[in-house]
Amino acid sequence: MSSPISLTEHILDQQRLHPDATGEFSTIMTQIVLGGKMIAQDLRQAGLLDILGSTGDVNIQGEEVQRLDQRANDTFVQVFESSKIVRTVISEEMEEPYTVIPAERTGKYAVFFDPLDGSSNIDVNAPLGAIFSIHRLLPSSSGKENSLYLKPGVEQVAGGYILFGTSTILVYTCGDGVHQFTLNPGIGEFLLSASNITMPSRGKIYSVNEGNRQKWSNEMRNYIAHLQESDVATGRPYSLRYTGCLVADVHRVLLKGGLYLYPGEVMKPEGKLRLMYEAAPLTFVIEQAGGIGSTGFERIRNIQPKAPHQRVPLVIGSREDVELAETFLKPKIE
Ligand code: AFP
Repeated sequence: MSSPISLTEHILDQQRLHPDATGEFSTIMTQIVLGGKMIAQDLRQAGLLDILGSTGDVNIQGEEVQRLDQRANDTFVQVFESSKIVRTVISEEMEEPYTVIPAERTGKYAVFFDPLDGSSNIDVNAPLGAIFSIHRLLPSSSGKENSLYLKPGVEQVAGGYILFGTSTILVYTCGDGVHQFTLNPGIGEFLLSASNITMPSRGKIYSVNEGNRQKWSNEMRNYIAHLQESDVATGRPYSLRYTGCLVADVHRVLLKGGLYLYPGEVMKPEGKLRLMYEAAPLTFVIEQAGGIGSTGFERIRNIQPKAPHQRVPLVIGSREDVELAETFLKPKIE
């Protein structure tokens, strides 16, 4: 039996492949891992500690902030603060980017994160996630202006997520394959549980909040109706699975194939999900595994963001499934 590889070893092995690496990137990854372990520990005891329920505040997204959302956000900010390697952190939970390192000092990276994805699952012991994405800054940039770190997904240095489910797993890519690590709570280490994951080119499951059907375009309704039709030759009808936690649904898609959709609505064409905290990092992972991330009209990785909290429709999953969805959703040229 081969000896287990810890995430720390894996990160250092990756660093050795880049002789010019300074170790800053590896340190950031290690900080994300530490934050993930601390949040996993909180979640394991959530029902026993006084940390459930709402803070009474509403975040920049207009959503009620849960105490665990706040705690997860503070945890990530604190780990980045402690070693002062990341220059700027930009969180779904914070209105403004947070400058960790003052402008006159160095710091090559910005980190985007969604500290706790799937907040409506907190009180019911259902899966939760955290999503991160690392971007390189220009050496001379102050790290304050949006234009310095608002880059298209194709320029991400790393992207990944932590899934707090029946076990805690971390999945990430640096553009060199997708690797999965499972937290061994006994030794407090994430250990490699799958490397170079490739996803099925087509699946049998779709994931969408179908309660929103009345708000969708006809094209979207037609596509979902197509998945629900019976056709043995194409493996339909597809099964529906939806957890309310994007990370959990996308992780299933990564392993089993199929697709996740959060489309735009007629009255809200931009949809719900955030480009920088959710769509772009998850697309990086899925595309490295052979899938596609799309809005239904254009590929997520090519979108030039205009604001940190920008929303986009999201259709993400197996290549053939997303390509078919695009043929339904793309506006027809008359
Ligand atoms: P919250 O973290 O605010 O609960 O949002 C979760 C999420 O961004 C994503 O994880 C889910 O797939 C999606 O929103 C659920 O949204 P609906 O409740 O509208 O289906």
